[in-house]
Amino acid sequence: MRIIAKIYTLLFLILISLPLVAQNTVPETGNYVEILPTDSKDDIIRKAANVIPSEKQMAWQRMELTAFLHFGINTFTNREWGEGTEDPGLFNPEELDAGQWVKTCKDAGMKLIILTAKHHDGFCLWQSKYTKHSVKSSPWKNGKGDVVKELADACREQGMKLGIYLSPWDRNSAVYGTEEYNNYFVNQLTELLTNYGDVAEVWFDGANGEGPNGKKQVYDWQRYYKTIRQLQPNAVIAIVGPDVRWVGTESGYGRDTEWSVVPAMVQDEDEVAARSQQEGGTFRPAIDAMAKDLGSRDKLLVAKRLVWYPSEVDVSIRPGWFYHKNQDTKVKSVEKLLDIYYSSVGKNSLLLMNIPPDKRGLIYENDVETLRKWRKVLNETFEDNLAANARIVNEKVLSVEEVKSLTDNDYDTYWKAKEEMPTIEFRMDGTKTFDCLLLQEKVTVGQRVEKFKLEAKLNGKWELITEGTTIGYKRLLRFPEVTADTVRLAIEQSRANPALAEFGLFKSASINDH
Ligand code: FUL
Repeated sequence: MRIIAKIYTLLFLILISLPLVAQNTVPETGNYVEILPTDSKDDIIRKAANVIPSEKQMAWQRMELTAFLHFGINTFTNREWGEGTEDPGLFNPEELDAGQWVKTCKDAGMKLIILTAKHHDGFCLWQSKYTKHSVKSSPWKNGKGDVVKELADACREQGMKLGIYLSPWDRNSAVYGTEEYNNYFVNQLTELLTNYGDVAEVWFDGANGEGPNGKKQVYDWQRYYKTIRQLQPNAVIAIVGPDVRWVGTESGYGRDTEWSVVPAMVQDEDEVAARSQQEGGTFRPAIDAMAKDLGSRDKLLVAKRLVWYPSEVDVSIRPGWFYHKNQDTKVKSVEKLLDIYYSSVGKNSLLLMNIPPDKRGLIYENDVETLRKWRKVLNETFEDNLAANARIVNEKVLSVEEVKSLTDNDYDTYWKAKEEMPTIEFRMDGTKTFDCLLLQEKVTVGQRVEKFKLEAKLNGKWELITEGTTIGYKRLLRFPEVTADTVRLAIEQSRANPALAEFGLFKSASINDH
């Protein structure tokens, strides 16, 4: 009896102490973590290594390539920024074919299309109940057309995701600059997020100019975010938003060292509390998106909070965001677009490429042809991983099964190293010629690698082929052609034991054969 009583007492004590333990434990993983004043340097690095993407951030990252369609009244006035006074009568894309837009993007490997439902000029591409400054007042389809609907339908038919760009800056709305405008904006968001099926990304730019009455607007971001979370819980909110950050340039080139875990300034304690209570949260990390270094150890050590805030690279296939006839010959070359691919997707970012439809309502022939060739070169380059049948020299580091998971082109299977700085030696099934290295970290474990190098055994001696800092979701490095049968990858610095999903060696396809 006495023993049973003792066991009960012990169980009781364990039970009542559980909440205390839970309260004192800092969550090991999640898409943000608070840094406590008592945290040591090692604690902070460990916390950084365990911040992981939310589910929607992960799904977003895995798309890799997405398209932007800048289309609207500017397409007809040959401008980049309209003033809000344009005559809706000018909007008449007589051959508009959203199916052609989607097919062009799909053939190019893009997984989502973001349409400028409203740009700064305030002209709406859908049948909004809240303004006449829209397709309703245009001759296109006798005022009955709806571009958002046509795109949403075409996306659904062809298995493409839909994204919405809704400019908060509105140079047409008479109520801009007053609280009423926030209602107007939320009403428009509600229309767009209710009437067109699933929306996977909402894209807000930060422009905050003056409205028609000379007033500036105080945007009610929290209300906008709340509306989106309620209506489309799976959508990421990008740029001026909590889920996706702007890489900092519009050139198509990301950073060599690109951390998805970055320190965010603590702006407002209420926001923090609100976020902790809500899955996914609605607070927008305050960062300097254009800074050269966002997430190095130096930055982490002075941080108050670390967040998973991955980078998106937006760039236009042409000089302008909108279509201009005189830019038909200025479509970026296949070579340039390849360079952009390696410098965005290949640098731990997602590429958002703008392809503006023309006045007919079609993507222009030059753009279609360039994208087709670009995709063909990419497909041919990455179809054959030359390391696919490699054996591992040191099986203590990596088993036969684990090495397969690294070269199976399946992001879901991965290898978690038993040490912080492993070196893996691969012996390939024969001599191979390659000029590109692919590495992918399994970021649902954490982004950890800070420094790595690839060497090849040439004439019996190890020679450096290429080296880098961060890997993240995907890292691609190009180098002059190498012919070898044995290579080794050394992780030279890491924040914790790294988890790698993919390792690949490829030979670039030639651009000229396409
Ligand atoms: C910017 C806008 O001002 C440009 O017109 C364009 O839409 C770009 C993607 O975002 O902030």
